[in-house]
Amino acid sequence: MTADQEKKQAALEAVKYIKNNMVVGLGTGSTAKHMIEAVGKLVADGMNLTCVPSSIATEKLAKELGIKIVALDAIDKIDVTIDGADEFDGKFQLIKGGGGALLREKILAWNTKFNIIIADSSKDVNKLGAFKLPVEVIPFATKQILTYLEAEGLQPLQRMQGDASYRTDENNTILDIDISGIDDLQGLEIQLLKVPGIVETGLFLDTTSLIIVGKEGGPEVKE
Ligand code: ABF
Repeated sequence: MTADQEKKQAALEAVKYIKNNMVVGLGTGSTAKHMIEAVGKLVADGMNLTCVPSSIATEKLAKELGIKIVALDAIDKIDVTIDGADEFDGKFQLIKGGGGALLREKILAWNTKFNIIIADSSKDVNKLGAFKLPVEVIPFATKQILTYLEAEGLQPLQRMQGDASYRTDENNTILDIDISGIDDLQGLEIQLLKVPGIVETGLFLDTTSLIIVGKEGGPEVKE
């Protein structure tokens, strides 16, 4: 199976958790795209859904598919959010944000009763960190934060003009940092979020309810 086939398989399994009249959070990325297309079919077949997008790109795709979109502040709680990830480990800790949508994705996840992550098998890792951790930063503070992160040995790289998600939907910058040598991810999260100007990190440490991985022979559902 190709990675894209695994992504689609996981997405189709995940949408089985969507029931009529639910409020659904829509993730961002190529895996989430398969899910959104499947949600479009549910809506076309008559399911009543209210959906909250995690990015401008997702909002655009959803609207093209006839999916009813509302802003997060128009609802009380999201029933199910389905989203992708860049890496996940055995403790359901994730790295997200490769696509630059980590802030709104993390806000959706926080405001969701049941978070489902969908992924191809390459995202399943023993230890997070082969994928650099995205950190969203206010442009005003970027240079000082780069200096701080370099001093901490995190080898920050700023996404530059021309890079995907050079600017986030909130018009912030993203620094990608090397956390491969770090075991205490909770401690890292606390350390980073204390830095004025760091808005959010792509560490999702305790928000995930279910992970569905596309695999040869059928999707693996991790609970
Ligand atoms: C998104 O899914 C991001 O958080 C993450 O970077 C991305 C994974 O990308 P893809 O599904 O295209 O592999 O939610």
